[in-house]
Amino acid sequence: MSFDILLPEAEEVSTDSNVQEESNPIVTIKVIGVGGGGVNAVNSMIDAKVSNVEFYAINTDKAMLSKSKCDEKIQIGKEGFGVGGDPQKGRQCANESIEELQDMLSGADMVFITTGMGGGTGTGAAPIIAKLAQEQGILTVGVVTRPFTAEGQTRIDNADKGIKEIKQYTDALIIIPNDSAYTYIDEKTPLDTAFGIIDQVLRRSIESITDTITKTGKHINIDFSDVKRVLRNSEYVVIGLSDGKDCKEALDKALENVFVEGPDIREAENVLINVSCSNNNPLTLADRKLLDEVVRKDFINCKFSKVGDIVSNSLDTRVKISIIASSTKKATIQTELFDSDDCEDDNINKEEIKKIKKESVDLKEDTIQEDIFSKPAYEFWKLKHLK
Ligand SMILES: Nc1nc2c(ncn2[C@@H]2O[C@H](COP(=O)(O)OP(=O)(O)OP(=O)(O)O)[C@@H](O)[C@H]2O)c(=O)[nH]1
Ligand SMILES: [Mg+2]
Repeated sequence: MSFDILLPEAEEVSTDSNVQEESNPIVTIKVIGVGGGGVNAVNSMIDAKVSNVEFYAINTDKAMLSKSKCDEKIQIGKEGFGVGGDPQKGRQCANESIEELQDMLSGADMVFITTGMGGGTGTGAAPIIAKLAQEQGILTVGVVTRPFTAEGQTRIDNADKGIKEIKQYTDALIIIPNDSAYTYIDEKTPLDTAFGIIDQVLRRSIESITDTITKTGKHINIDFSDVKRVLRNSEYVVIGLSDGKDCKEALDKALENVFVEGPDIREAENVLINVSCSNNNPLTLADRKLLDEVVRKDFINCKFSKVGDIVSNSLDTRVKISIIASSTKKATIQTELFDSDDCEDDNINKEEIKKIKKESVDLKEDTIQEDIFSKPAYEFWKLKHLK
């Protein structure tokens, strides 16, 4: 089953052998799926032929692990069954397999730890794996999901705790709320389909970063040190992905097409924009000017930015853009986003928007707020898509 989300899957077209796409696999990147959801997400990345990375599957559940498409599988804990939704048991199983996990991480420059938060194995074990990675000095990125609201409060609460825990041990944490799938589906959709959509969001979030590192730029190259600079010790990371018929359309859509939790992407201090296009539709000087202007004018807090471009002949005439944006500071909240007068969509409950707007202002004023993992973009989106 395939979905057209975020970006249409690029169609393969015949490529001119003189204009090869270049890749730079010098950096060792490991993508580690933890627990049932994490391992499924990695399976879908293997199916989609995500390149220049090594995949690892980790689970307490031996039967589930045997079905994984990953070459490298690690069963944590001795029993070989799942841990029945108990994060404490998941943690314990990871602790029983510390040496194997350390060996698995060894030699990586960067790791992505991906898991569905809310169950037992991923919620308990992923923070421990992140801690081990940081101890080895590896750039550590968590890519995790929050459960569907429909999965119930226990899973939501477990996920909250797991997210707080893993955040301590990651340089960057990307959080995808499963409810964001409601953009494409309704509640009558089979669960497999819903999770398939989330697997794609996970894959594309990771791929946007790995492609940026491993594919060599045509004119300006964004390399591992740039990505490290943006992700290292970040308070939050937001990723915008899109494609379009030209650079402007792709950029406009990427600025709005944010499926991860966090503030408005334009609030970020660090911005990497990667433009992919084919030699049939190359980047122009006007495109570069546009990109530079958007960074200068729209990203009002910007301290570091880089715009790179890579050749991707499979795109033919389309232009694809990924924006990786981060801040080392907790988010302030862009209340304009909630300006109900600007809101053209009648389905949005304007009273609710006003309420969130007020809460956002209260949050902004509350300087001692401990956990301001603010979700204005997501909350706004939720009103729009969840009835
Ligand atoms: N993206 C994605 N998420 C999933 C999938 N299956 C489950 N999830 C999510 O992941 C959360 C955790 O579920 P599991 O991954 O099954 O749990 P686990 O980490 O294996 O933990 P235990 O089974 O309790 O040992 C769920 O609450 C779902 O939100 C999947 O196939 N893909
Ligand atoms: Mg499981």
